[in-house]
Amino acid sequence: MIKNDYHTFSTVLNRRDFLIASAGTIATCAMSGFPQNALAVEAITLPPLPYMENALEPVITSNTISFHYGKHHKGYVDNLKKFIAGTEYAEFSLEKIITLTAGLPEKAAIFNNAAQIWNHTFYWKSMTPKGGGEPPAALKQKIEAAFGSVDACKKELAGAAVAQFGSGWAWLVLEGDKLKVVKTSNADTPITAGLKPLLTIDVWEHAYYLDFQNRRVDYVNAVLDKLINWEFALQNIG
Ligand code: MN3
Repeated sequence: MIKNDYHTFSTVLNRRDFLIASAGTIATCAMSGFPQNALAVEAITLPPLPYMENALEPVITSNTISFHYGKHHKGYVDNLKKFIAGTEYAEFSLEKIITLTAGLPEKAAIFNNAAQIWNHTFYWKSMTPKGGGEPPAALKQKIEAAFGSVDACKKELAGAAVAQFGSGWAWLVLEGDKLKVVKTSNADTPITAGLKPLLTIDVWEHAYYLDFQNRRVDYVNAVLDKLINWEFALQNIG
């Protein structure tokens, strides 16, 4: 664990843009022997983007990423830290905060910000500059078993993304041993329903409006054709 964090930390140090990154903070805490709860609080930080802000161009511009990551994602982190300061949640991991507050109306502000942090971190990893194309063989086999073909799977994902009314997310998930497409509203995340997310597409307007305006369908299809990270999906199957 610590060895891994050191590795991530040194990678982060090589990227000045992302110097204040969660992995680095965790490694620092681990090295200096902070108590466990301080470690958990520090874990609620903005994780580094897995690529530069302009890496997804021309599909998603650096302008969109700078707002989406630098303002929206960061905003959820800042809000959650404010909301949990001095509460019992300050000692819990992000996943535990999400699980404990899901479905509780009086904890909606904590849940929404925590789930949005999780969803966005997962969304950035669901894309890669050289994405799209053919999934790796092991994943392709599972996709064909569940949907018939890769195209049919992409069509179902695009359909869910476009049909989501208002803000939300389209997901490729594993339910038991079977691949499935689901959509969630606002901050909702499949992890609270016992599903294992493999990929996601953010369909909040802030994800595409600067680049595609109202054409959500064009954004979704471009992500699926050019950016979707099948390797990440395969890793998530484990
Ligand atoms: Mn978003």
